[in-house]
Amino acid sequence: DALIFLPKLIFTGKELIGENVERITRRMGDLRDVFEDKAAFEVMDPNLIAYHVSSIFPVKEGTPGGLFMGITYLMPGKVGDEYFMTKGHFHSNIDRAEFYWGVEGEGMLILMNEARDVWAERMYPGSLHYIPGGIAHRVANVGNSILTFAASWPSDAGHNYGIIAREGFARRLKEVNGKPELI
Ligand code: M6P
Ligand code: ZN
Repeated sequence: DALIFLPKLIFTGKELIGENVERITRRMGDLRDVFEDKAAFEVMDPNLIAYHVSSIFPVKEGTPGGLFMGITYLMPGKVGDEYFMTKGHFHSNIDRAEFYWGVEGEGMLILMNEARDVWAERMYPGSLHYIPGGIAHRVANVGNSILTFAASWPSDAGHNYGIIAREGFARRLKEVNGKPELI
């Protein structure tokens, strides 16, 4: 059933078939720490869906040497002048890398190293992004339609959301005169 949320991909091979597909939904209420404009946030419906992530886990979380893969569907929208975006994270094993690639829609991949330098890469259908170890990553939907992107990361990477939840990114991506700008 969960496989229907991974369109355009056909899973073959015994490792990819079974109970190892998971779909999570993040709603506005789950993104309290993410947006700067608290007044704009408070008037939004906490049940509004911000994004879904469908992931496939051919091995158990934490297994060294394996790979996971996921597709994120990020809705268009803004909270104040900030675009809808993912929570963002460092990896628990901080040196683990990840690939992101754009499937449909328009986005910005926001990156931050441990020294808190922030930069961004434009995401579009077919764009490929290598996220080295030690770099926090978050995606914003800067278009008017769903942004779909895929990701692949090591099965022993893990997610560390704590630092980003507490301290955020050192710069914010905002819409300024109709265009995304890191501020
Ligand atoms: C990508 C991967 C996943 C991640 C998802 C959403 O698909 O990096 O591991 O869970 O994006 O990002 P976040 O967990 O930061 O909300
Ligand atoms: Zn990651």
